[in-house]
Amino acid sequence: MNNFLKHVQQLQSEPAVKVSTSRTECPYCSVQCTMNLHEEQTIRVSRYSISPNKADPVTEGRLCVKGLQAHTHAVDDRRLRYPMRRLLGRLSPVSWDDALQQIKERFEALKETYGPDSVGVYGGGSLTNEESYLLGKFARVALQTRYIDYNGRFCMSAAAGASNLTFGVDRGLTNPLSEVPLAKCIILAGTNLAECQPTIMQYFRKARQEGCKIIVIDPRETATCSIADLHLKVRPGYDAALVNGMLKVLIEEGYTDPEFIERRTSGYSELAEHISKVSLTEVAELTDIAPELITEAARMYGRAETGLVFTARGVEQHASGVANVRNFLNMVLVTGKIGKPGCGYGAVTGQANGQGGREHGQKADQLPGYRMIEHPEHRAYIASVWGVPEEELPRKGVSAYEMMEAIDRGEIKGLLILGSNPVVSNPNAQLVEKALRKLEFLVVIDLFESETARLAHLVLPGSAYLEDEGTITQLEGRVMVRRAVKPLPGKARLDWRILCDIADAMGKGAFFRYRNAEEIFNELRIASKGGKADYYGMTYDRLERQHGMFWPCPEKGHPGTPRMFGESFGHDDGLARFAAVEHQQPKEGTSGKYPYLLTTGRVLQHYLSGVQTRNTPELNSKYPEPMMEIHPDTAGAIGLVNGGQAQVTSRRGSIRLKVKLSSKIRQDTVFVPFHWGGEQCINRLTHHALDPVSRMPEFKVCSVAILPG
Ligand SMILES: Nc1nc2c(c(=O)[nH]1)N[C@H]1C(S)=C(S)[C@@H](COP(=O)(O)OP(=O)(O)OC[C@H]3O[C@@H](n4cnc5c(=O)[nH]c(N)nc54)[C@H](O)[C@@H]3O)O[C@H]1N2
Ligand SMILES: Nc1nc2c(c(=O)[nH]1)N[C@H]1C(S)=C(S)[C@@H](COP(=O)(O)OP(=O)(O)OC[C@H]3O[C@@H](n4cnc5c(=O)[nH]c(N)nc54)[C@H](O)[C@@H]3O)O[C@H]1N2
Ligand code: SF4
Ligand SMILES: [Mo]
Repeated sequence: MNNFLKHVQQLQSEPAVKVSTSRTECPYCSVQCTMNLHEEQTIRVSRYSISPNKADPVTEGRLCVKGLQAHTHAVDDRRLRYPMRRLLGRLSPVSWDDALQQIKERFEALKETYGPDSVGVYGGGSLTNEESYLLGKFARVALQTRYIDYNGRFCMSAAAGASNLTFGVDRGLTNPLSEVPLAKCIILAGTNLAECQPTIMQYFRKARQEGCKIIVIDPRETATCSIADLHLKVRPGYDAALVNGMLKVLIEEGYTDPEFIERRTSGYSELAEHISKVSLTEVAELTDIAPELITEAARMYGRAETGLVFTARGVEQHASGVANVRNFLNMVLVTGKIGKPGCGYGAVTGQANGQGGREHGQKADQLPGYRMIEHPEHRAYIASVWGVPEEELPRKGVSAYEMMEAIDRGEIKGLLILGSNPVVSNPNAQLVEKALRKLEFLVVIDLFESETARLAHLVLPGSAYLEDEGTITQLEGRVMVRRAVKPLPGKARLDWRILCDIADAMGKGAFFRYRNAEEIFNELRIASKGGKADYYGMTYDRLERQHGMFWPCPEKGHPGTPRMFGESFGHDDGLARFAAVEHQQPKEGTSGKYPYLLTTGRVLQHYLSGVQTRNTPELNSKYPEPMMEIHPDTAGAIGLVNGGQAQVTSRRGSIRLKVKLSSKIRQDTVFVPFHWGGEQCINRLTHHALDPVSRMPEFKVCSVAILPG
């Protein structure tokens, strides 16, 4: 060991013979901080490091711990380097020709025996716009299956559903971040910016310095509460009830904007009628927040001249996620706080390309540019762009978790997964693992042998962000070009190239001839033209010259649209629509047997299913295993101690977790991060109840029993 360490030290101290620096973007969250990657080559090894890009107009050079280590997993020796096929239970290397031939044979055999819908596709929000677009086209044109969906179903679907229903279009932030300091009141509901989008905290701090009041709504006192003037420690699952209480105060105390309501909205009288029946005392009981605090929060927002409301997964990942968000949008609309500087709404997008990834056709019911697959004119337009008869385009499929159920029922028999780790990230993960094991042919394209790749019949080595060129649409709706700065390792291929190669093997290559990502983008521009997410006026050249552009951008000379809804909303009549929201109970209440509420989410050091960050020693060492946050009084009553073990059980599964005492969490609630698989996977316990509109699962609340373990 000593010799080994000496050897490493020697390599590290060898003088560099060549030093190069290139500009890249973080592969993790939706802020898309840009950074410099430095490579020092010595005679024997390459050393990498990252430094901030001070010229980044959005982040001004700020990077979080994940960004500072973003290159580590991408240059790791454990990256997949060649295709691997499962033979006698073990994965062994094969050539690309063999791998592609195998896919052709197996998928074609399934399609022939069981029909084209027996093969499905599952994508992700870290793919570029070009790859998201291509994956949708690949499913519909190369495989001709209706079954395609992606992990954004678990992420942005509830906010998207609400924005579509209320505003008629879904763009995460209606205003650019530069307008945050113009707001005089900001509501942060179910969003933990300090750990999940740390580099934009500065905008909120600046707002506060300018006199803005900040309200945080979260069952935990998170790091984000450091900027809060008021923290509402809501009971998980009761946001819609809370907002009904706030709406009551806003309406009854006259904080509404009647002129805006009259001119720009419809459905107000139904909302007012509904709110007149709401009892603040009842709301206080449901939410466990005192009526005085509810009133104070409503007045803070109502009185402020300008205001922004942000929601994230805390509000959205519920079986009532769409209704929850719609109620927050009701607040925005009754006060007329939208479409002006410092006035608007933001669904804080999660993944690097969580925004673009939901616009161009990875979703079960969607075609590029936010077109709908069941809409006759939309079908006809996209069929013409793709050069296929409209009748040959499949119809809509089902959502991500419902695909897992269809696999379990034996309806889907083959699956291709690109950029997701569903056995860790789906709710009710044990069913998902059981289902995936039933597949006759599972192909996974990944960077590592993820928990899901371990179940695959064929694993293909895809591309990491440093190798892959393409555009990403970050949380503001700003489309940015990311250039490739490193060659692929071993025999790995670009993700989009792999899709084209499979299409080619299956005899559909004529529809997938691209020399580079820019050519795919140019097709996407045409496919999105006239759609709600219109990229037609953007080119790589324009995007690079001005640190990205905001969609919609319908014409070549169009400047893009940093702020939405100044004049009209996205519905045909131009009006925004109110919705009377009845509070719904979480699907699983507490009971004698399961007396505590479990909520799940993130910690600073890890990212999603953890495959990248668990493979980054500098991050993993800081947070090596999942911990259950629990209030000391609750822990005391159960007999748990800090650092000890607990057995946590829901109606679906049971796992052992390390205990972390925290007086910052509600006494009836425990919090567990979801970045681990196998025996440490909290999704073995979470509830698969789905929202009726968005099909978002209820990740944020289920009931559990806890015992010393
Ligand atoms: N470090 C890190 N950053 C990330 C990610 C990551 O994995 N790690 N993932 C990225 C992605 S894809 C996403 S989607 C975003 C997610 O970003 P966030 O949505 O901010 O993150 P979460 O931790 O899932 O949930 C936010 C908060 O919701 C609270 N919460 C739980 N239940 C409720 C409830 O019923 N009501 C309310 N009001 N709050 C509730 C939790 O206590 C938590 O603090 O982060 C992105 N950034
Ligand atoms: N309990 C609970 N569960 C949740 C959530 C929660 O809050 N609570 N949040 C949900 C949310 S918001 C999300 S977004 C999902 C995400 O969950 P997943 O979809 O599982 O997301 P990732 O961990 O990003 O999975 C990405 C996989 O693709 C690989 N990968 C990353 N980048 C690339 C690439 O460019 N190319 C290729 N080929 N592979 C790549 C990684 O190595 C990894 O194996 O989890 C959801 N699940
Ligand atoms: S804030 Fe997000 S994009 Fe920026 S460095 Fe951190 S993880 Fe990366
Ligand atoms: Mo997400």
